[in-house]
Amino acid sequence: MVVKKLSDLVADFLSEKSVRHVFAISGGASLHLIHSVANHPSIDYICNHHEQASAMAADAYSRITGNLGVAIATSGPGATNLITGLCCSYYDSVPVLAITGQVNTTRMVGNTGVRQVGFQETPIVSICAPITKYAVQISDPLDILYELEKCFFIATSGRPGPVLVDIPDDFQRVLVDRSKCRKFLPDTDIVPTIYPNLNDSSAYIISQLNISERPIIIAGWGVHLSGFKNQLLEFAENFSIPIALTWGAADLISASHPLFVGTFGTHGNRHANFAVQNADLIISFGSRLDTKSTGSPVNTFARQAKKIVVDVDPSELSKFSHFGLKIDSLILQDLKFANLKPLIHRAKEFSFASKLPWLDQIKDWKSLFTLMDDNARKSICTEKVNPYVVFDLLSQSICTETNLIFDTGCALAWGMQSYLPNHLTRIFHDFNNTAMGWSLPAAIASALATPCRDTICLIGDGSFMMSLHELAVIKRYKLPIKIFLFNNSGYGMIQQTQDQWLDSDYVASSYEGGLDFPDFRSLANSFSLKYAEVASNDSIESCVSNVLKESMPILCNFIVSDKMRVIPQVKAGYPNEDLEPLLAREVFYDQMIIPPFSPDSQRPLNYQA
Ligand SMILES: Cc1ncc(C[n+]2csc(CCOP(=O)(O)OP(=O)(O)O)c2C)c(N)n1
Repeated sequence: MVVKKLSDLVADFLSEKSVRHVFAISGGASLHLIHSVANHPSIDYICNHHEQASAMAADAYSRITGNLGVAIATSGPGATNLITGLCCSYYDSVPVLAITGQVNTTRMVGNTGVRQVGFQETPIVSICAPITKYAVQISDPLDILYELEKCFFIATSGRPGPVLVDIPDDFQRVLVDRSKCRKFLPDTDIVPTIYPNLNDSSAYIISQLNISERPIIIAGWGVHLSGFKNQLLEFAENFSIPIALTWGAADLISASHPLFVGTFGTHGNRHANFAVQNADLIISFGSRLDTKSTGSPVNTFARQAKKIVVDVDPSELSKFSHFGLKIDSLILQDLKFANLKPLIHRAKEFSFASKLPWLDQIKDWKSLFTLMDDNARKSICTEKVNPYVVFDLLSQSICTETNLIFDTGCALAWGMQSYLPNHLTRIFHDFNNTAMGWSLPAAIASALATPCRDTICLIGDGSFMMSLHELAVIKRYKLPIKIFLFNNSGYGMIQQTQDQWLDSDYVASSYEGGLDFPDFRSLANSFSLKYAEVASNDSIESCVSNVLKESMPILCNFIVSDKMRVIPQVKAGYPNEDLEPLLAREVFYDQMIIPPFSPDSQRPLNYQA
């Protein structure tokens, strides 16, 4: 008979699943859990300063390691503080286990109709049900291993995602006989979905590739999640299909690869948007094709292309008809189990001559539009630091294995448009929730999970303010994180929207509009961070090179003009090929292959064609 305290069984379980770091904040209802983790020889616990940061760090830890990320919080405010981070994991399909402490079972609301009985009691399971794949409260101590195994299975199988287990305080300290615990058997407890094999559609895909002159592969985060990258590349290379990337897959292939198109979408590159919009065949793997990818109205997206979408989630596939986007072939497939080999073998039957002008066309767009947009960027950024230059220099300078951890705002868009990935870099962001402040706890997770890789956190001043407290964790463990702060004294991304729709009135997005910021040099000093400041383009190069060599945590403050914007960018309501600054109409018409978006009735207000 093996009798153990229940919270010790939880720690054992995490260790058996190879979890090495747990992100936690203590509280009356989580103490036994945290002590068990602390006493476990193979797990380290990291004390964050906000449960949101614990959830975000767990989220990033999972993205980076491919294993389960774990956060522990106490009941009530501790548990509810996890929510934003759990949303990041839910929308991006990241396996995370949130463990919350709950009040004693004798002090629960039950069906009394009152709001609260136990101190800090809150119904975290029902609150989190819509943003987790599974959320459960332990109602019998003998269920603990069953529920943990079930959580793990659900979090990591099919379309992955976060799960939550809520453990009452009195159960945490109960002694449990492991041999009496209920066992979880996935085969009988969960009926697996049977996915049709991608191969069933191979004849159709081949027939479409045969007649296509302008095919594009769209690759999304699901390709990373399912380890499908190598097969996808082999497929693309054998059929010479260029690859456009969503932000979730921005680092999938090196920029030097001949089939690399780069990132597309409302904040993507102009040449990539021209390529996607003018394609005659789109094969999308592991992307849910959200509105950032399709633009709006959604029926303007690649409107003359045959569209084949391969995704693991039936709901994602069936959503398109609700939004008016016609997809020609919907393929339900978990890419983890996909086999493209039979399709790839058929490349021999193929004639590629007809595809070559298409690859050249994309190259031509790239040189033409990059030059135009670079000039537009320079003309708006006449003082201080041009952030696009920072990303150019980073592209040239990174020569060690590096995780780039992006926050939201312009820094993300600037980086996604202009950072040129190489085989050494991985890019991480909470792409679909894109919560301000995610990148700092995520960078902490990166430095802990992959100490042999460099970690660079790229963050705007507004987002930095939302996670500043986590600098204490960096200080405590001397994590050698390089923080690139893009300091434009406000919310540039919001100001750009205000330029487009609200007469450039920077309410709640500028100093005049109510924001204020600290002196970042003093801030760095108070957290024992090294500090560097760059106020002009001339000093970017030497600073980037010095900061990259740094082995201690460092904050590098890039002073960016508050006039700097994301260039180019699609204004809501315009089709994705027509990005601001709008091209001169004669150039635009000349470059478009398919007819420009025409139905007057669907043309957005003020749209000047
Ligand atoms: C938690 C949260 N609140 C609000 C937003 C909306 N939002 C998106 S970007 C942004 C401004 C970010 O400011 P900063 O980090 O300084 O970047 P900048 O836009 O100036 O480049 C805001 C408020 C958000 N994404 N997340």
